[in-house]
Amino acid sequence: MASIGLIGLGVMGQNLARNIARRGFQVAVYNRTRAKTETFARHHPHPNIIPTYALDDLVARLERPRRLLLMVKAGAAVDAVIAQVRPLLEPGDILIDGGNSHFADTERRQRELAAPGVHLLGVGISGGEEGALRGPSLMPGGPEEAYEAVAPIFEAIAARAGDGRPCVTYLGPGGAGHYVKMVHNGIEYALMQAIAEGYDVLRQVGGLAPDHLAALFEEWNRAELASFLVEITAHILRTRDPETGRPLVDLVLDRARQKGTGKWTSQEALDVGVPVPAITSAVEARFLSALKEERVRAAKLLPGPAPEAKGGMHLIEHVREALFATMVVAYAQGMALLRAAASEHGYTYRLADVAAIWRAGCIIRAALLEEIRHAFAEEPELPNLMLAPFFRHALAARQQGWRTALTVGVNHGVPMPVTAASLAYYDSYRSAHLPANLIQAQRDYFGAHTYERVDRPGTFHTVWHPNTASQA
Ligand code: NBP
Repeated sequence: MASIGLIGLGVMGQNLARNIARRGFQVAVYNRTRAKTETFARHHPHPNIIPTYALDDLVARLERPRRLLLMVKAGAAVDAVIAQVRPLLEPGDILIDGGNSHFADTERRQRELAAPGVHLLGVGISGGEEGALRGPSLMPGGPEEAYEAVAPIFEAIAARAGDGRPCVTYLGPGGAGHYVKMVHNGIEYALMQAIAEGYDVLRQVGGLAPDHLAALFEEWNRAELASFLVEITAHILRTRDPETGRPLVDLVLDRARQKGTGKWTSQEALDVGVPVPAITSAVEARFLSALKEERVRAAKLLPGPAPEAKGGMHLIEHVREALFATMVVAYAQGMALLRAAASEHGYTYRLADVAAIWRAGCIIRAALLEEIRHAFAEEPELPNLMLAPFFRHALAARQQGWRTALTVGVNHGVPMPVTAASLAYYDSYRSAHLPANLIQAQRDYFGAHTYERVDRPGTFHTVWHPNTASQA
């Protein structure tokens, strides 16, 4: 009998099945399109992989309680597969949705499966193809007893952090797992855009060629910026197009696509009322990049300073500091959203554990995450990561470079939206006084929305101008 079943042999499903099999668990696999299962079984024969060609056969081969991992496209496909397998399952059986489902969909499906007594775990899986095969970061949420039943398999297949701990932990009920994965992806958007902005200003103003930039990112990856995304950026910048010999990055069309998890993070942050401007700016930067034809036209019509390559070691240092600070802010905003979501949605994860399971396997893995884990372990109620001693000092030490890099971008007309949004967040957060007094006065002026005063308690309304009593 198989320990687990797997439906959906896309890239992720195939690699996870191989990972599970290599760790000594029997896995029965099924895919809607039969040919894909046949090809998979032919290319990756393994005594622990059992190909099946009918859902009832797949289910019949599973140990009880049945554990069934769905690795199908998020959205309607998940509902379709659940509808097909539900009649074949018994109370206590466990469905595991390992795709990028929206957490609210996961919670709806959990309610729908409550009557037949089938558990649904929503599990965020990060690490792409390679991670799925060698060890992803797993973010599971849902009924805890169901998690206990899958924990041995998950702990065996997950990536291991430097301290040997598997990058998986139970994150809480409902859609907690998919929520954490959503925020992970939001942070991922911000980090990617921050790196792209550093690359851009160094290229356009610093005059650095891709080979030089590759060497720089390699060097940065050996110190405080060490992270998967910085590492792959160095590889990308080194890669040449075999046909033309040119840096391949120069031949890639500058139109970034997205699958929606970054946008969900921003939408959810707006709903919960948590500022995540680094993440939202990154989502919007992709929207702006998609306006390629408009941009090409506007480039001829809207003037601005033409970036001129000046070179200089100072700029490199400033950009390095700006990138580090922006990355810290991206994590800080993601963590602040996770903190608010815990009370909003009843999730039970500890932020230190979330940081711990992101240390390896996932796309946002970075040396910084050990410091983030440490910060929340030391002070679980820390309201914002930027306040932790390590990060407070780190930001203070780099803020001049951060400001200078951004100023260079502004002065040369190189857009750096995530760097700018992150610095504005830092400056807003550290401001004991913001101009919200004027906002309140404006609201009271046109809408009689009232205001509070700094010198005495109570609620006040003023007729600010004799001709304009309330125009609400
Ligand atoms: P895809 O997201 O491309 O999904 C392909 C699989 O879904 C195939 O097995 C396909 O079967 C199946 N499927 C579809 Br589409 N509609 C179906 C339906 N109505 N009934 C049954 N099966 C259906 O694959 P993926 O890239 O491996 O991703 C799987 C999940 O993991 C997604 O939610 C994705 O967002 C998430 N994820 C992906 C990555 C990554 O790097 N790719 C990373 C992290 C998470 P077929 O062969 O018959 O068409």
